[in-house]
Amino acid sequence: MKQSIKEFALGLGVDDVGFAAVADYNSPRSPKIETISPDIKSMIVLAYKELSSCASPDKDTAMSGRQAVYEFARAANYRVARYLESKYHAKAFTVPGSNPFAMLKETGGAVGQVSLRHAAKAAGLGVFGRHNLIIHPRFGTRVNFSAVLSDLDLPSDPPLSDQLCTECNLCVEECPARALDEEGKTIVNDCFKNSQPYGLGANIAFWKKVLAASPEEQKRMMGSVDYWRLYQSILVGNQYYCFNCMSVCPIGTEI
Ligand code: B12
Repeated sequence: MKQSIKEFALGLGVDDVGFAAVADYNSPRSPKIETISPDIKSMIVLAYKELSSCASPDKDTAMSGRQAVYEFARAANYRVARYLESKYHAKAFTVPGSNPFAMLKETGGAVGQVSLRHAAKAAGLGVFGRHNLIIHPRFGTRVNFSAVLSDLDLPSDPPLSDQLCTECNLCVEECPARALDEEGKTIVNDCFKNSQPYGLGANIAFWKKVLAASPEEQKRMMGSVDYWRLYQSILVGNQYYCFNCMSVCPIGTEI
C-alpha cells in the first residue's frame, strides 16, 4: 500500500514522499492531531524542491517560485487525498504548505495545525538544521512540504540518522533579522517583520496610521506604493521577501 501511494504521488511530479505513523510525530508546540480527527493514524508527507529562483535578488521572482510550489502542492494534496479515498476507502485530510492555519492570539498566528517540519522528520525525509528547518539529503534546505493525513494504519519510514547540518553558521550570519542567534529557536516576530514586510503586522500598522491621519494624508496613504504592496501581499497570500536561511545553506546534492 505504501509503495503504490508513493508511486502515485511521485507520478504526479512530487519530488519525494515519506510516511509517518502519528505515534512517531512529535511537535510539542503544535495542536494534537486528534483535534483534526480522532481517526487519523498516519501522515503522508510530500516534498517539493524549492526552485533555484529562491536565491534571486528579485524578491517577486523568488516569491513567484514559492507560489508555484504551493499551487502544485495544493493540487498534489487533493490528488493524493482522492487516491486514498477512492482506492482504499480511507478518510483523508490535507495539510497546506502555509495558510490557512489557526489565527489565534495565544499562538500569535504562527503555529500551524500540523508542523510539516516535524512530520517530515518523522517520515524520514530529513533532519533539523541550525536554522530550525528541515534539511533533505538531496535538496538540502531548499525543500518545502505539504501532507495528507489519513486513517490508514501505515508504519513510519525509517528516520534519517545522518547529521546533515555542518554548523557552518551561514544561515545565522546571513539572517538580516538576526532571528536565528538563539540556537534551537527562531525569533518569530523578528523573522516575520523581515520576511513578510507587507504581512499581517504591517497591514495592521498601516491601517492604524490611516485611522490616525488627516483626510488629506489618508488619501495620500491609500494611493501609496506601500498600500499597493500590502494589497499584492494579500493577493499572493503571505508574500515572503526573504529566503536567506534557505538559499544560503550549502547542504544537498541537488540544490
Ligand atoms: C508559521 C510559519 C512560519 C513563521 C514561524 C516559523 C517557525 N519556525 O515556527 C515564520 C513567519 C517566522 C516563518 C518563517 C519562515 N518559514 Co515558515 N512556516 C510556518 C508554518 C506555516 C507553521 C510552522 C509552525 O507551526 N511553527 C510552530 C512550532 C511548531 O514550531 P517550533 O519548531 O516548535 O517552534 C519554532 C518557533 O515557533 C520558535 N519557538 C520555539 N519556542 C518558542 C516559544 C515561543 C513562546 C515562541 C513565540 C516561539 C518559539 O522557534 C522554533 C524553531 O523555529 C510552516 C508550515 C507548517 N504547517 O508546518 C511553514 C514552514 C516551517 N516555513 C518554511 C519556510 C521555508 C520559511 C522561511 C524560510 C521563509 C520563506 N521564505 O519561506 C522562514 C524560515 C524561518 C526559520 N528559519 O525558522 C517551510 C520550511 C521548509 C523546511 N525546509 O523545513 C515550512 C515547513 C513551509 C512548507 N510548506 O514547507 N514561517
